[in-house]
Amino acid sequence: MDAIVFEKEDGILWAKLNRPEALNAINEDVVAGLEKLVEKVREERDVRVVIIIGTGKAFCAGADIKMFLRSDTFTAREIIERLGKALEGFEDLDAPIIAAVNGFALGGGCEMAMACDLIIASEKAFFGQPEINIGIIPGAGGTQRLARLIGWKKAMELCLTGDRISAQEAEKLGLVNKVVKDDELEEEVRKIAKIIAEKSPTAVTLVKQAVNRGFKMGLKDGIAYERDLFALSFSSEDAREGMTAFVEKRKPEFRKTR
Ligand code: DAK
Repeated sequence: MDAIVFEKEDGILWAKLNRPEALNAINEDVVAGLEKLVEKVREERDVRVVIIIGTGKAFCAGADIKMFLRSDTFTAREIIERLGKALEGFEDLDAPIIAAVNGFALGGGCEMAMACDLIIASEKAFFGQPEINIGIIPGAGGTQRLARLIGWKKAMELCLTGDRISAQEAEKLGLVNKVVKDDELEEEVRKIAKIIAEKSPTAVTLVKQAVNRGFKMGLKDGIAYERDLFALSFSSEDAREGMTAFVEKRKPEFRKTR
């Protein structure tokens, strides 16, 4: 069985982490699956939105600690560097990625969720950076993205104590977009993905770029960047169609592929 199973459904690509016996911990096969995901989205232009979800009781319990113990330093480093690159690749993809967090999202699992564009969580999910409990520190954004998302001190607390927070607390802190009932997670995420998939693919990509890249700039540069991307969106066929459809009081027919 593949460590990540892909299913395409009307422009939505579901990527299911499929190592439930190890709480979907990230081993070399999962890393290869994440690399395949990035490659697939780059190549398959009909993929409009990606959803990553775990099978079983976890989204992902982080890097595979048993693999760490078995590997020599160089092998572990190579695998973990590939993981870091794959997660960074999420941000540069044209299509948005939604993390559907069905359970534990710990360590590299929490980092994977944070590398996605939206996080929708089951009421049963937990988030945390427990690396400190095994004598290491986060290595794929746990100290960086987390601090930007939930604030400096709270991120410091979670990384120093290794404590887990509930989905509800994660939502209050701004780590999670929405918490939903456990048995409604897939349906709720599908609904959000469909809403996005109906928009202009050009506009969706430009929003993703403006928010993600602009977030790393100062406000003045970010606004200048946004203005440039606005001009690009304005010159697209979809912009013509969207504005014409508004005036003609009909539903716009945007391009179906990116
Ligand atoms: N690795 C390997 N196996 C794991 C695992 C993990 N992270 N988490 C769980 N498992 C396995 C357990 O060993 C167990 O398998 P058996 O021993 O029964 O064969 C099975 O999954 C079920 O787990 P439990 O029996 O422990 O289940 P519980 O419900 O009792 O507890 C738990 C669930 C999630 C609280 C617990 O399993 C747990 O604490 N897991 C470890 C979580 C953790 O410490 N995660 C952080 C790992 S370090 C980097 C990128 C990324 C990283 C570093 C660098 N760079 C780009 C530089 C990431 C590092 C990490 O994530």
